[in-house]
Amino acid sequence: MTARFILAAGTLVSAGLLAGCASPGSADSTPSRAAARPGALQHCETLTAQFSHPGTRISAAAVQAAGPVGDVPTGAHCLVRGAMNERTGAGGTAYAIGFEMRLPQAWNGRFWYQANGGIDGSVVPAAGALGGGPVTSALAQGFAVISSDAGHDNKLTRGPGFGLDPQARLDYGYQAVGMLTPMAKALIAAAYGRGPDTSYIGGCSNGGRHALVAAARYGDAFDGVVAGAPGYRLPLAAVANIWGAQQYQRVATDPKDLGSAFTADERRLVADAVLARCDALDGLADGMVQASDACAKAFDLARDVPTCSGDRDGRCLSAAQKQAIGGIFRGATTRDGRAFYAGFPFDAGITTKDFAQWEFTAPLQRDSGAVGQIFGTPPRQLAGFDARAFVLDGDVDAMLASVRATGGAFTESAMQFMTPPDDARLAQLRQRGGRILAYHGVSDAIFSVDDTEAWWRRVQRAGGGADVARLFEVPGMNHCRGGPATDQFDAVSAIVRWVEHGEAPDRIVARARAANTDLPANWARDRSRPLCPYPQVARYTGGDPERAESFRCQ
Ligand SMILES: [Ca+2]
Repeated sequence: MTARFILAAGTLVSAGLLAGCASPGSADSTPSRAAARPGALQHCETLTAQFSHPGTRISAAAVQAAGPVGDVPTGAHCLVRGAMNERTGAGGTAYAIGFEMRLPQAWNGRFWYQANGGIDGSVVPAAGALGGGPVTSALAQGFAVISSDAGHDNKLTRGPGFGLDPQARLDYGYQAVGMLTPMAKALIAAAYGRGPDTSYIGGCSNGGRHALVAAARYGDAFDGVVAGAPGYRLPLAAVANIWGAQQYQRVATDPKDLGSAFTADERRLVADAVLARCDALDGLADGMVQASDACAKAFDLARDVPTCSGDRDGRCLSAAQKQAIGGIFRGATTRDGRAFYAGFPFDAGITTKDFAQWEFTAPLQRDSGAVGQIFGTPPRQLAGFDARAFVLDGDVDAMLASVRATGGAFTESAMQFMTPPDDARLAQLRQRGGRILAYHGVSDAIFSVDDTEAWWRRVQRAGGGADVARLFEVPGMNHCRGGPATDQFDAVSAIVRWVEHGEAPDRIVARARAANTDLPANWARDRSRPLCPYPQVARYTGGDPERAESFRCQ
């Protein structure tokens, strides 16, 4: 113990000096935990019979040979499958919190809770990959990783139909994480002979929401939190996206295609106008707007994009389009003009299929069920539910009221079960010395980077500042990945270095992916850029324009 203490103290001094030069307002970078110690797997197949935990059934446990998991080469590990709290719920549907855990034979002493996206509902492989295209995964690095369906099986519930079951809503919101985390730590202790030295939770989108909810509700259980594109006000974001669909509908030339309101050519036109105003603000015209806050002041849709004098031809926007699109980017409002979610920045990534999918397709195919069945109280029955009419003709103010309502067996509103309570206070996490690394694509069309900035500012005001939470914005990146962006980075290693070695992330090097079809033709396929802790931005300082070394966070 003595030797490790001295080592930790030495790390503290050197990291503190470095932080003094480079990080914004960070007081010091004390490691909150000693580095995790490796261990070896002791039990696998026998866990089926020998592991006992309240409400838990292990259905299978078997060694998996080394090979790719989630496209990342991974060592041999024990794959454990099981379920918690099996029950019969609303409508006679079978419910359980289904999970899998992957326990490496060569364990690094750490636990990773993989928080998943969308509406959950299936047990995706427990790999713990983060960043747009995984360069690595927590599992490949030796973490014991859990993944779950968060309390319902989409095949049995017809997707959002689980919203008709009050307990399934709560499990999806936060209780699955609360039930699974102590079980997973106990299973690790049974498999390795001791529990994890350090524990982490991470995910993107709804997974980023799970991560911020865990930071607020279960801060005593985690040392590090990685929140990608955190949809931490997901019910409001879903209603806002429906509101946006109604604005697009007013200027759509084809009533069956919301995308006709803002065509690919027109989105290219606007992106080019944004780049003309904002690209060089960071010192280099390279197709990336690093100075996004400055861009919000510099770009004016009404002024900088031509207004059509005749028919729309892809080289102008009509006055009605400017009003509708400008309103959507300023942010959704109630009938009497009150903002209820964040606005969205104009950025270079609005040209992509991902942007179009979230703006024009998701309101009808995703947000309809999210608000209709999962978030609204009372929920709409699936039988006879007309998603198109609900979205395009629905009363947005009534939807807002429904996500804040309780009733009957639905004792918590969606805003209660989905959002992190008192999200900036983080009392238990702060007491434990936990850290939060958030990242968000500036061209994310469904969860706004501006909303994540607002959360980050609240955390700073609540005290502790950059020693508690850092936000890394990814210019051009769409929802969790893609877009004209360097969307591939290793957030797993960054959070471990911060928690266990006191190396607060002052920059994270991100790379483009050759497989990303959104990359402009004139970019190096392996372009790299530093991601900078907000509000710093990556400014060009000279040298190879394709390399991260030519940029400084300031
Ligand atoms: Ca630039």
